[in-house]
Amino acid sequence: MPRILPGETPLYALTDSRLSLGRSLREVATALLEAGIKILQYREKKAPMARKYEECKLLRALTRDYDACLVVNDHIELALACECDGLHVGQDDLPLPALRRLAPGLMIGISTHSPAQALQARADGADYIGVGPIFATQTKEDVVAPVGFEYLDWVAGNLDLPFVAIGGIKAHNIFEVARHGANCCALVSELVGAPDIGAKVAQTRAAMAKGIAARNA
Ligand code: TZP
Ligand code: MG
Repeated sequence: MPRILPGETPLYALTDSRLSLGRSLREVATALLEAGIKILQYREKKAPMARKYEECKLLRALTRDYDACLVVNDHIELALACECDGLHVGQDDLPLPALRRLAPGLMIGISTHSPAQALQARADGADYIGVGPIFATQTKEDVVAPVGFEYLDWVAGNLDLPFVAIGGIKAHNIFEVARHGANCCALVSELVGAPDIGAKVAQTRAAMAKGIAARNA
């Protein structure tokens, strides 16, 4: 099973059926994987656990076919039951050392919003961190205020840990996010909500590459 970290691939896609223009999870995930997405996170906040289990199994089969990494949001039991590669948690979930004891083989990422949280995640042995929300977003309920580029700049300059920038990232602003140090960006609405997912992934990937090149120039 591939364990692909943010930074080893530039784009990280998350599912959200409410934003998928009525298309099935299979259709949306297949389009993302066909377009070359290598980290896919299953994130369906409102679904009952039985539906999450069936959907996660479906994504496990699809991601295997495409040699892509499958991460589950929030639920360690779902990640284990569906033989996923990773788990992504927030600041209010079980602490990392406890998760690690329960699932030593999982890649574990945690959302962070400040240098203190990033340093704690590193000390706790996170495999990667989420950095955001960079911009305002409607996709996540109870989301904290945007951290802007200041926190991103700090992570890029001070932390030796893979990270993924998230929150309000779109094809039109991903250049700046990359220029500020992100080697991987996570997107929800911009990708699953695109009428042509393949074209949107290609456009986003190209803008990301330009931002990285501009940073390194
Ligand atoms: N965590 C921080 S912001 C966010 C999550 C899951 C949602 C990002 O969604 P979008 O549509 O890419 O702004
Ligand atoms: Mg969570």
